[in-house]
Amino acid sequence: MNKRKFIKNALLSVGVALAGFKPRAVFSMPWNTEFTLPPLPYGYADLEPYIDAQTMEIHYSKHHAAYVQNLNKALKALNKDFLPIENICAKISEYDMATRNNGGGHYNHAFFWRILAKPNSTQPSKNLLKVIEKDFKTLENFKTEFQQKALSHFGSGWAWLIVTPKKNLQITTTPNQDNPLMDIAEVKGIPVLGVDVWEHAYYLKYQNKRADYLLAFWNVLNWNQVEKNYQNALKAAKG
Ligand code: MN3
Repeated sequence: MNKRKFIKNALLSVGVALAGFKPRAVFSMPWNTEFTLPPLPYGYADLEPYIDAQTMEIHYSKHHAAYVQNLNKALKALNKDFLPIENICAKISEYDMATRNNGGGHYNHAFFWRILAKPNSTQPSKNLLKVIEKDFKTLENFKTEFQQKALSHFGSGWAWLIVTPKKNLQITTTPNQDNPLMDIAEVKGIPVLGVDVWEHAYYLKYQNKRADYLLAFWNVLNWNQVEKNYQNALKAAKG
Protein backbone atom coordinates (compact mmCIF):
# COMPACT_ATOMS: atom_id res chain seq x y z
CA MET A 1 0.00 0.00 0.00
CA ASN A 2 1.45 3.40 -0.88
CA LYS A 3 1.74 6.21 1.64
CA ARG A 4 -1.16 8.26 0.28
CA LYS A 5 -3.49 5.32 0.38
CA PHE A 6 -2.34 4.46 3.90
CA ILE A 7 -3.09 7.96 5.14
CA LYS A 8 -6.46 7.94 3.39
CA ASN A 9 -7.35 4.63 5.05
CA ALA A 10 -6.14 5.83 8.44
CA LEU A 11 -8.35 8.92 8.17
CA LEU A 12 -11.31 6.81 7.10
CA SER A 13 -10.77 4.62 10.11
CA VAL A 14 -10.67 7.59 12.48
CA GLY A 15 -13.89 8.90 10.93
CA VAL A 16 -15.58 5.58 11.54
CA ALA A 17 -14.39 5.45 15.15
CA LEU A 18 -15.78 8.94 15.73
CA ALA A 19 -19.06 7.88 14.18
CA GLY A 20 -19.34 5.35 16.95
CA PHE A 21 -18.25 2.19 15.21
CA LYS A 22 -14.72 1.40 16.23
CA PRO A 23 -13.46 -1.45 14.08
CA ARG A 24 -12.83 -4.57 16.11
CA ALA A 25 -9.66 -6.47 15.39
CA VAL A 26 -11.35 -9.89 15.53
CA PHE A 27 -13.05 -9.72 12.15
CA SER A 28 -10.83 -7.13 10.56
CA MET A 29 -8.58 -8.17 7.77
CA PRO A 30 -5.40 -6.30 6.88
CA TRP A 31 -6.24 -3.43 4.55
CA ASN A 32 -6.34 -4.16 0.86
CA THR A 33 -6.24 -7.90 1.42
CA GLU A 34 -9.14 -9.92 0.12
CA PHE A 35 -11.63 -11.22 2.64
CA THR A 36 -11.35 -14.89 3.59
CA LEU A 37 -13.69 -17.32 5.33
CA PRO A 38 -12.81 -17.26 9.06
CA PRO A 39 -12.36 -20.71 10.64
CA LEU A 40 -15.33 -22.16 12.53
CA PRO A 41 -14.56 -22.31 16.27
CA TYR A 42 -16.06 -25.86 16.49
CA GLY A 43 -16.91 -28.85 14.31
CA TYR A 44 -20.03 -29.12 12.13
CA ALA A 45 -21.59 -31.73 14.47
CA ASP A 46 -20.71 -29.96 17.73
CA LEU A 47 -24.01 -28.07 18.00
CA GLU A 48 -26.12 -31.22 17.64
CA PRO A 49 -28.93 -31.89 18.34
CA TYR A 50 -29.96 -28.21 18.30
CA ILE A 51 -28.31 -27.31 15.00
CA ASP A 52 -27.60 -30.33 12.81
CA ALA A 53 -24.24 -31.02 11.17
CA GLN A 54 -25.57 -30.89 7.61
CA THR A 55 -27.10 -27.45 8.13
CA MET A 56 -23.85 -26.21 9.67
CA GLU A 57 -21.75 -27.58 6.82
CA ILE A 58 -23.90 -26.08 4.06
CA HIS A 59 -24.44 -22.83 5.93
CA TYR A 60 -20.72 -22.29 6.53
CA SER A 61 -18.98 -23.89 3.55
CA LYS A 62 -21.53 -22.86 0.91
CA HIS A 63 -23.54 -19.83 2.07
CA HIS A 64 -20.92 -17.96 4.06
CA ALA A 65 -18.18 -18.90 1.60
CA ALA A 66 -20.27 -17.45 -1.24
CA TYR A 67 -20.80 -14.16 0.62
CA VAL A 68 -17.02 -13.85 1.08
CA GLN A 69 -16.29 -14.63 -2.57
CA ASN A 70 -18.98 -12.27 -3.86
CA LEU A 71 -17.92 -9.49 -1.49
CA ASN A 72 -14.39 -9.67 -2.94
CA LYS A 73 -15.82 -9.57 -6.47
CA ALA A 74 -18.09 -6.63 -5.65
CA LEU A 75 -15.29 -4.52 -4.15
CA LYS A 76 -13.00 -5.25 -7.10
CA ALA A 77 -15.76 -4.32 -9.55
CA LEU A 78 -16.21 -1.00 -7.74
CA ASN A 79 -12.45 -0.55 -7.46
CA LYS A 80 -12.90 0.05 -3.72
CA ASP A 81 -10.43 -0.60 -0.89
CA PHE A 82 -10.71 -3.73 1.24
CA LEU A 83 -11.38 -1.87 4.46
CA PRO A 84 -12.31 -3.70 7.67
CA ILE A 85 -15.82 -5.08 7.20
CA GLU A 86 -17.19 -2.95 10.08
CA ASN A 87 -16.01 0.21 8.28
CA ILE A 88 -17.63 -0.90 5.04
CA CYS A 89 -20.91 -1.57 6.88
CA ALA A 90 -20.79 1.84 8.56
CA LYS A 91 -20.73 3.55 5.14
CA ILE A 92 -22.69 0.98 3.15
CA SER A 93 -24.80 3.69 1.47
CA GLU A 94 -21.66 4.59 -0.51
CA TYR A 95 -21.46 1.09 -2.02
CA ASP A 96 -23.71 -0.96 -4.30
CA MET A 97 -26.31 -3.65 -3.57
CA ALA A 98 -23.84 -6.52 -4.15
CA THR A 99 -21.52 -5.11 -1.47
CA ARG A 100 -24.45 -4.51 0.88
CA ASN A 101 -25.79 -8.07 0.54
CA ASN A 102 -22.47 -9.88 0.58
CA GLY A 103 -20.64 -7.58 3.00
CA GLY A 104 -23.56 -7.90 5.40
CA GLY A 105 -23.61 -11.64 4.78
CA HIS A 106 -19.93 -11.90 5.67
CA TYR A 107 -20.11 -9.77 8.83
CA ASN A 108 -23.33 -11.39 10.06
CA HIS A 109 -22.14 -14.96 9.67
CA ALA A 110 -18.66 -14.31 11.11
CA PHE A 111 -20.47 -12.74 14.06
CA PHE A 112 -22.99 -15.58 14.35
CA TRP A 113 -20.43 -18.44 14.40
CA ARG A 114 -18.62 -16.78 17.28
CA ILE A 115 -21.68 -16.52 19.50
CA LEU A 116 -22.48 -20.23 19.21
CA ALA A 117 -20.94 -22.95 21.38
CA LYS A 118 -21.40 -26.59 22.35
CA PRO A 119 -24.81 -27.23 23.93
CA ASN A 120 -25.31 -25.66 27.34
CA SER A 121 -21.58 -25.06 27.82
CA THR A 122 -21.98 -21.46 29.02
CA GLN A 123 -24.32 -19.40 31.18
CA PRO A 124 -24.81 -15.66 31.51
CA SER A 125 -22.54 -14.27 34.24
CA LYS A 126 -24.02 -12.39 37.21
CA ASN A 127 -22.77 -9.20 35.63
CA LEU A 128 -24.47 -9.82 32.32
CA LEU A 129 -27.67 -10.95 34.05
CA LYS A 130 -27.78 -7.63 35.90
CA VAL A 131 -27.46 -5.74 32.64
CA ILE A 132 -30.22 -7.78 30.99
CA GLU A 133 -32.50 -7.49 34.03
CA LYS A 134 -32.08 -3.73 34.04
CA ASP A 135 -33.62 -3.44 30.58
CA PHE A 136 -35.82 -6.56 30.40
CA LYS A 137 -36.69 -7.33 34.06
CA THR A 138 -35.80 -11.02 33.80
CA LEU A 139 -33.75 -13.26 31.52
CA GLU A 140 -36.92 -15.14 30.63
CA ASN A 141 -38.63 -11.89 29.62
CA PHE A 142 -35.67 -11.00 27.45
CA LYS A 143 -35.73 -14.40 25.73
CA THR A 144 -39.48 -14.19 25.13
CA GLU A 145 -39.25 -10.69 23.68
CA PHE A 146 -36.28 -11.63 21.50
CA GLN A 147 -38.02 -14.77 20.21
CA GLN A 148 -41.18 -12.84 19.41
CA LYS A 149 -39.26 -10.23 17.42
CA ALA A 150 -37.33 -12.93 15.57
CA LEU A 151 -40.47 -14.95 14.92
CA SER A 152 -42.53 -12.03 13.63
CA HIS A 153 -39.81 -10.76 11.28
CA PHE A 154 -41.27 -11.29 7.82
CA GLY A 155 -39.11 -13.29 5.42
CA SER A 156 -35.33 -13.53 5.53
CA GLY A 157 -33.27 -11.53 7.96
CA TRP A 158 -31.71 -11.31 11.38
CA ALA A 159 -32.80 -10.54 14.93
CA TRP A 160 -30.31 -8.67 17.10
CA LEU A 161 -29.62 -7.48 20.59
CA ILE A 162 -27.65 -4.26 20.17
CA VAL A 163 -26.00 -1.56 22.23
CA THR A 164 -27.42 1.72 20.97
CA PRO A 165 -25.37 4.93 20.66
CA LYS A 166 -26.94 5.90 24.02
CA LYS A 167 -25.54 2.67 25.47
CA ASN A 168 -28.92 1.04 26.03
CA LEU A 169 -29.75 -2.52 25.06
CA GLN A 170 -32.36 -2.88 22.34
CA ILE A 171 -33.84 -5.74 20.33
CA THR A 172 -34.17 -5.09 16.61
CA THR A 173 -34.41 -6.96 13.31
CA THR A 174 -32.92 -6.30 9.88
CA PRO A 175 -34.04 -7.60 6.46
CA ASN A 176 -31.91 -9.80 4.19
CA GLN A 177 -28.21 -9.45 5.13
CA ASP A 178 -28.46 -5.92 6.51
CA ASN A 179 -27.20 -5.34 10.06
CA PRO A 180 -27.42 -2.57 12.67
CA LEU A 181 -23.86 -1.34 11.91
CA MET A 182 -25.08 -0.15 8.51
CA ASP A 183 -25.76 3.54 8.03
CA ILE A 184 -28.97 2.59 6.20
CA ALA A 185 -30.32 0.55 9.16
CA GLU A 186 -33.57 1.80 10.67
CA VAL A 187 -32.26 1.12 14.18
CA LYS A 188 -28.50 1.52 14.52
CA GLY A 189 -26.18 0.06 17.11
CA ILE A 190 -23.48 -2.49 17.79
CA PRO A 191 -24.52 -6.17 17.79
CA VAL A 192 -24.11 -8.12 21.02
CA LEU A 193 -26.19 -11.16 20.08
CA GLY A 194 -27.86 -12.11 16.82
CA VAL A 195 -29.71 -14.96 15.19
CA ASP A 196 -30.02 -15.85 11.54
CA VAL A 197 -33.69 -16.32 10.61
CA TRP A 198 -33.13 -17.17 6.94
CA GLU A 199 -34.73 -20.52 6.18
CA HIS A 200 -31.30 -21.88 5.16
CA ALA A 201 -30.34 -21.62 8.86
CA TYR A 202 -33.01 -24.06 10.05
CA TYR A 203 -35.11 -25.61 7.29
CA LEU A 204 -33.42 -29.05 7.09
CA LYS A 205 -34.13 -29.81 10.74
CA TYR A 206 -37.06 -27.56 11.63
CA GLN A 207 -38.77 -27.00 8.25
CA ASN A 208 -41.29 -24.17 8.68
CA LYS A 209 -41.08 -24.22 12.50
CA ARG A 210 -38.99 -21.12 13.09
CA ALA A 211 -40.23 -20.97 16.70
CA ASP A 212 -38.69 -24.37 17.50
CA TYR A 213 -35.37 -23.30 15.99
CA LEU A 214 -35.42 -20.12 18.06
CA LEU A 215 -36.12 -22.08 21.25
CA ALA A 216 -33.25 -24.46 20.45
CA PHE A 217 -30.91 -21.53 19.78
CA TRP A 218 -30.61 -20.65 23.50
CA ASN A 219 -29.00 -24.05 24.14
CA VAL A 220 -26.09 -23.29 21.83
CA LEU A 221 -25.63 -19.61 22.66
CA ASN A 222 -22.12 -18.71 23.83
CA TRP A 223 -22.89 -16.35 26.70
CA ASN A 224 -19.18 -15.69 27.31
CA GLN A 225 -18.85 -14.25 23.82
CA VAL A 226 -22.08 -12.29 24.26
CA GLU A 227 -20.60 -10.66 27.36
CA LYS A 228 -17.36 -9.86 25.53
CA ASN A 229 -19.41 -8.34 22.70
CA TYR A 230 -21.33 -6.26 25.22
CA GLN A 231 -18.15 -4.91 26.85
CA ASN A 232 -16.61 -4.08 23.45
CA ALA A 233 -19.82 -2.46 22.25
CA LEU A 234 -19.95 -0.25 25.36
CA LYS A 235 -16.41 0.94 24.70
CA ALA A 236 -17.14 1.61 21.03
CA ALA A 237 -20.58 3.18 21.46
CA LYS A 238 -20.82 6.91 21.10
CA GLY A 239 -21.83 8.74 24.24
MN1 MN3 B 1 -27.29 -17.58 6.97
